[in-house]
Amino acid sequence: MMMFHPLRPARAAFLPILVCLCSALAEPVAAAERQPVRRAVSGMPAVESEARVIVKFKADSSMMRALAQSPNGARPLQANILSSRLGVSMRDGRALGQHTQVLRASGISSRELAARLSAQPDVEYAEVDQRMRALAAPNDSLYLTASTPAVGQWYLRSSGAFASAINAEAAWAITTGSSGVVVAVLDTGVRFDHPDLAFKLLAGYDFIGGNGTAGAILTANDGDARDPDPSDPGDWVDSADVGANGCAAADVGSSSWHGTETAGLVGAATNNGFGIASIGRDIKVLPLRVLGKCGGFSSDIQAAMLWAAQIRVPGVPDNPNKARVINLSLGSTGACSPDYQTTVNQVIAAGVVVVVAAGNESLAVDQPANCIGVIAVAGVNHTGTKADYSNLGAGVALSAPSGDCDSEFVACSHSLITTTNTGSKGPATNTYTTGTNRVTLGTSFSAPLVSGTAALMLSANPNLTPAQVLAFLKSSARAFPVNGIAGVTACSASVTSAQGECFCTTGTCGAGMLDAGAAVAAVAVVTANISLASNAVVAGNPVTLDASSSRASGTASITNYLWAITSGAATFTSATSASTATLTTSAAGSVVVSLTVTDSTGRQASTSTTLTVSAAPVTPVTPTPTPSSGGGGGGALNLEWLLTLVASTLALHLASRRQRRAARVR
Ligand SMILES: [Ca+2]
Ligand SMILES: [Ca+2]
Repeated sequence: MMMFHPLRPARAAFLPILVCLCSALAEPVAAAERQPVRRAVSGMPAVESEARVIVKFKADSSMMRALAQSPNGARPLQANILSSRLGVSMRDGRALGQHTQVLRASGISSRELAARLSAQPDVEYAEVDQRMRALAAPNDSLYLTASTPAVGQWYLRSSGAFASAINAEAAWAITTGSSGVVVAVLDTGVRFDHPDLAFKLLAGYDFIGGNGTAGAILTANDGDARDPDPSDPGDWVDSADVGANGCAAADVGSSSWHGTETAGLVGAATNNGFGIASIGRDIKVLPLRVLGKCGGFSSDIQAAMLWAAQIRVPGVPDNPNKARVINLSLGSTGACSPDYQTTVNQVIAAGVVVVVAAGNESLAVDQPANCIGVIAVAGVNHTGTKADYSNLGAGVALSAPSGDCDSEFVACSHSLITTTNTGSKGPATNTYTTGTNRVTLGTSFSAPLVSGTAALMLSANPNLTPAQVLAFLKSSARAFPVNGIAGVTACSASVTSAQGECFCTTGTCGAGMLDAGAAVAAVAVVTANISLASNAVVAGNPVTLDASSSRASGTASITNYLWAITSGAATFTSATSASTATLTTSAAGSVVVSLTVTDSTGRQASTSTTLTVSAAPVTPVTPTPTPSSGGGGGGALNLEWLLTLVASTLALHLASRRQRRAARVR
C-alpha cells in the first residue's frame, strides 16, 4: 500500500529552529475580547446619546403639500409637525435630498423612532441612521506586521499591496464564518494546547494504525492504533527508524507539526488580540490524524475522509460534527487510483468539498489532487508567479499563496505565518512559524487558504454543492500576472520536466489566483420569504403576511422591507416597510403581493405570494317564528308542512293509478 506524506518541500529545505517567537504568546490571552471587525452595527448599541433616523417623505403627501404651500420663512419644519403628531420631541437634522432628511430625538431608541415614523402616512421610509465603521484589520498582533516576515500575514490582505494576496477582509465584510461550518483537516494531528487554536478545534479522531500492527503503531507514535485523541505527539524520524515501516534516510528529521500549521491557516482564533488571523476566522476545525512518522496509509486517509462526511466507518464511533470541507495537504505520486476516486465520489455526493494540495515536485499534479471533482490548489509567490516548487498542469483548479523565499537558507521574506510548536521531537513550546524558526512553504499551505475560503462561502450560502463551490472559486479568481519579472517566462502546459518559477497560465495554475472576497461575494445571498397562515382568504377579512423569516448572509442583516400589491383588489391597512404587513381584500379573485428585502450590504431579493380570495358568505335567511306560537311555533309549522306533503303525495298516487288503468284498457 502506498504511503502518503505531508506536502512540504523536501525536509532538507527546512531551516534549523533559530528563534522562538514567544513574545506573541506572552500577551495576555484573557485580555483578548472579541469585537466586530467592521461594517454596520447590526444591533443598536445599548446606550444612544440620541436617536437618529433617515426619513424620506412621500412627495405627494398632505404634509409635503402643506409645507410647499407655506409662505417662505414661516415654514413649519417636518420635525415640529411629527413631534406633535407622535408626542416625541424631534429635531430636524441634515437634509439628504428634496424629500429626505435626518430626524433626531431623545428619550426614544432609533429603532423605535424608525418604526413609529414608518407607520406615518406621509413617510415613504424611515431607517435607523446606522453608524458605519471603516474596514478594519483584525487585531491579531502578527496580522499587519511581525518581526519576520516584516509584512506579517501579507497573504490575507488585499491585492493592492501583494499581487497574490487573497483579499480576506472583503470576505470577512460579508461573513466571518459560521461556527456550524466545519473544515476537517486530515494531517499529523494538532496541538490542542496552542492558545491560538483554543475553542476552534472539535474533538476529531486519530485514524492512524487501522489494523493495529506493530508497524502501524510505530507510524502512529502515540503508543496505540486508532483512538479518539488526534493530538500530535510529533513525527520526528531518527536514523534508527530508517528501514522500518517505510522510513527512508531522507525522512530523518525533526517533528513537522504540519497539522498544527495547516489547521492554524484554516481556522486559528481571529481578532482575539494575539497571534495570527485565519481565513476561516469563525468556522470550526475538525482535526483528523492520518499522518505519523514517515507519512500514513491511504486506507487510514480514506477512512478519515468518509468519517468527516458522516459516512459510517466500521469500528469508529459516528462523527457528530459533519465537515463541509476536507483539507488534504498530503499526497503521493501517480494517477488517481480507483480507491481514492471512489472515496472522493462518496464524500462529494455527501455534499463535502475536497481541497487538495497540488504537490511540491515542480511536476504534474499527483494523487489525490488529480482525482476528479477535488479542488487541486497550486502555489504562487507574492508576485503571482508560480512558486518554483509547485506542481502544475491541467489538474489544478486555482492557485493561492504558498510562501516564497529568496533562498531556502536565509530568512524568508514572504513566508506564511501560522501556528506551530518548537519541539524537535515531542511537543515543547507553542509558537508561530516566522520564516526563520520554521519555513511555512509549500502547497500544503496554499490548500488551507482555499479550504477556509470554501468554509466562508458555505457560511454565506449553506446550500452550495461541492461543484458550485469549485465553480465559484474558479470564476471569482483573479487573473495571473503575465509579465514584469526579469528572467521569468510563461509556464509550459507540457509538464515533462520540472518547472521552476514561471508566469502562470490557466492551463498550468488553474483559473486564477484565489480571491476570498470575490468568492464569498459571488455566493452570498439574501433571501426574501413570506409566510402567512393560509393563502385562501375571505374577502373583507384582514390578512397578515410575515417576512421575518427572510435571511441575509453571514453578518449582514435585513435592513429594509418593501411590500406591494402587484395585482388584485386589495389595500394595505398597515405600513408597507415593516417585517409584517396587513392588507384587506375586497372581492373574490386572486391578489398577488410582492416583497423586496434589502440587506445591510445593499443586496436585494424579491418574492411574491398569491392569495386566493373567496367572496364573503351570504348570510342565510331563516323563517321568522310566529310570535303567538312561542316555542312550539316551529313544531306547528312542521306539522302543517307534513300534512300538506301527505296530501299532495296521496293526490299524485291516485292520479298515477288512474293513468296506469287507462293505459291497460287502450
Ligand atoms: Ca493512536
Ligand atoms: Ca489570533
